[in-house]
Amino acid sequence: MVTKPKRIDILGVATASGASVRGCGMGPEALRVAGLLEALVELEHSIADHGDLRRVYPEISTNPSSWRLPEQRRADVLELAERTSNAGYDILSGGHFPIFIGGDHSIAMGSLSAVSRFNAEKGKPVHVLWIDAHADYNTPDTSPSGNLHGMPLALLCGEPGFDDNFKGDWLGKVDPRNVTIFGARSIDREERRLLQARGVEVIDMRKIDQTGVVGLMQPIIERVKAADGHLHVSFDVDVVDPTLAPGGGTLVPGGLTYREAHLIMEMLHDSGVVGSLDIVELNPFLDHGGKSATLLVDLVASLFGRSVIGEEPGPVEFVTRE
Ligand code: B3U
Ligand code: MN
Ligand code: MN
Repeated sequence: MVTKPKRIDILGVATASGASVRGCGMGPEALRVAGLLEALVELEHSIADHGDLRRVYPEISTNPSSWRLPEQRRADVLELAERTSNAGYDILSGGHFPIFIGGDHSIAMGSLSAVSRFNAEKGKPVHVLWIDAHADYNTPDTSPSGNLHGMPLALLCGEPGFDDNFKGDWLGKVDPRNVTIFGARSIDREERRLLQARGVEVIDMRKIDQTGVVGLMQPIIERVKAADGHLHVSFDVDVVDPTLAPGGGTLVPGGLTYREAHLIMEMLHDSGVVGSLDIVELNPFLDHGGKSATLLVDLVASLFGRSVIGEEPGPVEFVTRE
């Protein structure tokens, strides 16, 4: 299948405030150093890099058990979600494809807020493919850690338990029946109960072992096509096996192989239904010499059309840092 080159807008959200360990705030720059823009340009896409959203905080934590207090981290997450939502909405309104590069997975509050606002105006349903070792479907009541990167999907799906501090254009913006979690292998007990009650589709590693990526991805893609929907892909680096992608803060053994991860991206490319993308949780401080960053760039390239027998790349327009 030949798909037209796209105008792709990159938005970094440089934060680790949703995570338990620091470092993934450096993720956007590591992805650039690993050649994200160049890989997309080589595929004939034109690129605009909007740089990074970040929060400047003058106060230094004196809390020995946490790098920033939980309420400070929550304030960071919410402020960045609002800014991400507005910037993402502008990108989509310009007719461009946004790639949100994190940052921890809490940045999906802002990205999916933008995606759902934009598509609601068009009457287009939003489907979400959450490619992750975790389900990120905890609420403040069910979370064992209190870390917000374990909660964005629950918040977006309108789970109760988020108090007024969490108010914003993300609450309840995603229909849980349009969500598929792919690659899961670490789900908390109460979290699993919520997922089952809401009808969220969870494809765990066992299903992937037994059925294979192709048979599992096809119905997901078909469903989006049948609904004429917009598919948002939210890719957490920890879905890949830690031997291949060690640069994450909450690694779980038994993840996707190199070929499985690429095949998912290649199938998504061919489907033509993907309209927005998050790449999250890359922690360059924990990575081994850029191994995970490089893998992520290659996976993004597969999503945007890289193939061994592909056509020769042609001339490109290159737009940097607006
Ligand atoms: N479910 C656990 C662990 C976790 C979720 N997402 C990440 N880790 N990255 C939690 O803290 O909610
Ligand atoms: Mn995640
Ligand atoms: Mn994860």
